[in-house]
Amino acid sequence: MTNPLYNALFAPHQGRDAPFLHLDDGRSISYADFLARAAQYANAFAVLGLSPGDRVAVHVQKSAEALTLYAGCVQAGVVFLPLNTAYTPTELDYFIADSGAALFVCDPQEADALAPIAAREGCILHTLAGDGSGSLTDLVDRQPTDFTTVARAEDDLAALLYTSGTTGRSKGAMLTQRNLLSNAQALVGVWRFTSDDVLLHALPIFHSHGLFVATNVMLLAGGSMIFLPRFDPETVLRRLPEATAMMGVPTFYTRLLDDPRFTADLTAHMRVFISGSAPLLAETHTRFYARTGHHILERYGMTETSMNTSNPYDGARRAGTVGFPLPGVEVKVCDPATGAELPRGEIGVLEVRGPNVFKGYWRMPEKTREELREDGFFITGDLSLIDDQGYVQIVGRGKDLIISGGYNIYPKEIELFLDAQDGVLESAVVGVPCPDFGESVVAVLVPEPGRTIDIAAIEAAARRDIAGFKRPRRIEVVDALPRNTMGKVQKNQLRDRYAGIFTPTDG
Ligand code: MCA
Ligand code: AMP
Repeated sequence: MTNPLYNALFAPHQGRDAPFLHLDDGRSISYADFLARAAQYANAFAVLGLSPGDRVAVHVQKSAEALTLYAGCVQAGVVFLPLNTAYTPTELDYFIADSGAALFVCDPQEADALAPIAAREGCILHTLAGDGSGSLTDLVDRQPTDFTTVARAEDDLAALLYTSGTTGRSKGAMLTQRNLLSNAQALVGVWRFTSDDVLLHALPIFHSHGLFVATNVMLLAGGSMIFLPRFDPETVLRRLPEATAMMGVPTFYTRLLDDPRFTADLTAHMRVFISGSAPLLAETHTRFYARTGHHILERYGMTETSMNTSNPYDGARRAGTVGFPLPGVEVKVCDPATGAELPRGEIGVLEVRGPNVFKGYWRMPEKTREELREDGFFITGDLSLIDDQGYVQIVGRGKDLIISGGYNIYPKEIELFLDAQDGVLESAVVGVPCPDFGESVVAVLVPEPGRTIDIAAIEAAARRDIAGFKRPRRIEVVDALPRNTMGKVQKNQLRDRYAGIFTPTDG
């Protein structure tokens, strides 16, 4: 049956006894068992009445079952929609409504809070816990272990990944089978992954990095993964001797460097360390090389495009750059005002075209038109230059975006929340350098005339409504925000004012 993604990533492993996942408890799951379980999931989706193209929203802890659920979605031709485990019910409400999900799979602990939302949206609710128990797995257990793969075309949606937006409203990036497959193929090639590789996987699986860059690459290569529930330096140090490769956000690498047990001896056998999702400081690259003798391989991507560029496997991995376009991917640096391509060496907005570039934003044709040109180039919003040797450097952001520990936070979303709080006249949210997370969120509030702001009340409301990684780590109250003559808030001044407030002890 035609289903390019299933045929390339999963079908070749049918019946293979080789391990796919090495779990934290010492157990391994073979490819054969993984695929049999995926087929049970696909059968369960059919029993639930799901049709190809239906969205399956998933808000569950990282586990082998959760990854199998992804495989079952691909085989059943339904669209996988993973959601950050940190999202609160208030945030989830939007994703369920916007996506029109047919099935929502959540942790049993949150089922009561989410049931009214699912009922309102006419969406089936099932549960799956981190230990693999739940109403969904009860149903899955009763299904046969073979399933006739549903036909899908290259241009059909495989996944819907929400990415926050400058307006404060998240946008669903529609990723097709071709997008995901072409990127996995490019990455297996440039990073030389084979069935001998064992990837240390400590990333979350609700984002492109842990799900597609890591998992799809390993599936295509036929290697295995040490599949850890989260990044915990202790466990990573313990399991590293079994691995050949590791992928992570810069915070993973700075935290490992903070541990004296992370040495050249411990890493001597490793083939490659790959970094992305946020800028890797040149200083971290240098420190890592001095400690281990490995040059971290930095690459650059986005939810909308998967990976775009990578430093070379052979050849110089240059600190502070994200390397060259991947095979099949074109990049150009353009004038932000006119869109005209700029001469090499000049700074502008990076635009990207290729089979990796998404189909558009879910039910947002205007947003799609704003960011995806008719000729196929996607406007990344990242300020960059291409140097005289062709290396791409990301030098800043044309978009008001904070990246904290690899998670994106759009200030507008937090400002809208803060502005609605009692006693707040207005707010500005900025990202300030932080040794642990790269950047951390600072909120600057102006009180309504004659009012005092109750910071504890705001923090409590934030804990209820906003995912933890997005919450301001500092709240400052000022009389007025700095503005230019046009009345625009001067966020640069705020960033300068609060630079240095986060110290190495701020975790
Ligand atoms: C957790 N917390 C955070 C973050 N993570 N705060 C700010 N930024 C963060 N990234 C907060 C929690 O809300 C909690 O706060 C407290 O820290 C402890 O939570 P815990 O889960 O124990 O945190 P941690 O283990 O220290 O997590 C840090 C982490 C994690 C390991 C760096 O954030 C992580 O795994 N990041 C990876 C992100 C990622 O995969 N990004 C890929 C995006 P409180 O106590 O107040 O509740 S895909 C992408 O960007 C593109 C496609 C690309 O190029 O890859
Ligand atoms: P996301 O929306 O989570 O897909 O994040 C994509 C954004 O992360 C990009 O637009 C960049 O701003 C940033 N990003 C990803 N990788 C890198 C990198 N290696 N260096 C600098 N920024 C990066």
